[in-house]
Parts: sequence; C-alpha cells; structure tokens
Amino acid sequence: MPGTHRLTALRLTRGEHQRQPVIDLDGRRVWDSTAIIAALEDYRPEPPLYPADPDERERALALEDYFDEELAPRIRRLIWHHMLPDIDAATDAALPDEGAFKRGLLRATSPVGGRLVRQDYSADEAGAREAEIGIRAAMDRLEAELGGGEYLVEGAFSVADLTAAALSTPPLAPPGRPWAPELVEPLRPFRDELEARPGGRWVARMYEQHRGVPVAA
Ligand SMILES: N[C@@H](CCC(=O)N[C@@H](CS)C(=O)NCC(=O)O)C(=O)O
Repeated sequence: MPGTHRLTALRLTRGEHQRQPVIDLDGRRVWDSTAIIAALEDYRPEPPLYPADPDERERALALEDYFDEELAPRIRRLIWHHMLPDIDAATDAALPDEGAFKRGLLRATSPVGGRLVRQDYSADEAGAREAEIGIRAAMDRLEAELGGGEYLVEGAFSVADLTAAALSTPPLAPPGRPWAPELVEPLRPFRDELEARPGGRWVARMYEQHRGVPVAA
C-alpha cells in the first residue's frame, strides 16, 4: 500500500530498512534488491546470475550498482511525477490485483499519500526534468557498455542485464508488464524516444527472453 510501504518495511526488518522489496527466503528475511539477488543466487545457483570469472563478476556487480543507484531513483521520480495527477492510473499501477476496499482506501487517502510520495522521490517539475536527463545518460551508458553485443558481460545473461533491463521497464512498458501497462499520456513521448533507441529495443528483448513466469507478491 503506497504511503505505508516504508512502515511495512521498517516493521518487517525491525527498523533496519525502509524500502521494498523485503522477502522471506528459506527462513531468512532479506531486504534490498542487491542483497536479495545475492541470496537468490545462493539458494538457486543455476542458471548463474554472477559471472564465474572474478573480473567479469566485478564488472557485472559494478553495472548492477550503477543502474540500481543512478537509474532507478530517476525512473521512480519521473513515473510518479506524471502518474500522481491521474488517480486511476496510479491506483492501477500500485494495486493491480487488489479489491475494491484497498483501492478505495488508496483513492481516499491520495491527497496526503500523493504528497508523501512526491516528497520521498523529489517528484516535481524540476525533478522530472533532471530525471529525463539522467535516464538518457543511463541509456547512453547501457548502449556503450553493450557495444552492439547481446549481453552486458561475458556473452551471457547476468545480474547486470537483469538490473538494467528490469529497472528500465516502467517508462518503456514492454508487452506483458503487469504494472501500469498503459502509460499515462505525458510519458508517451519519452517512451517513444527510448523505444526507438538500441537500448530501448534491448530492454524489450531482455524482458521478453528472460523474465520467466511472474509470481504474485
Ligand atoms: N535500492 C533499493 C531501493 C528500493 C526502493 O526504492 N523501493 C521503493 C519502491 S520501488 C520503496 O520502497 N519506496 C518507499 C515507498 O514506496 O513508500 C532496492 O533496490 O531494494
């Protein structure tokens, strides 16, 4: 439930972490997507997300860190800035599978919840402009790192591809994405711009080839 995300994360992690996702895996509670990927890698090592070669592995983890820390916050900022004015779109994106009660609650609390989300992500006009610039820079880096190849590291799908592709999907909305499949109107020109780039086409290809079967949250 947006607005209470942070409280839920704090409760689940006994005050250690205030972001989602938080998962329970084999009796262990794990938070932060970087740590979650590491835990999943331990739990199910095949197929590997970490390259075997130490240098390649270091490069894959550095790319993961870059897209997680530099790209993802800008994606959240841009998306929420444009989605918050459309309460139907925001409700569909945040609670795609919930019933009327939670959806009604979200709508009723949206004037306050929306302000909190804007504050949390610095989602305002200036933030959105800066976010577009940052996302273009991340796309430039993605394309440069790919250098026309299929994968970012070592010729095989790795944590770097997972992170770059997954975190790029909100403004691209590739087919099959269950959250916010219909982008709100103000995001569409930017989607068209990204989609036309080699990096945008690569994201759609990764999503199609490697996403697997979605599971319920
Ligand atoms: N680097 C963290 C960032 C996670 C993050 O920012 N999560 C957002 C949701 S996508 C969040 O929990 N926001 C607080 C909120 O929505 O209240 C990770 O990858 O786990």
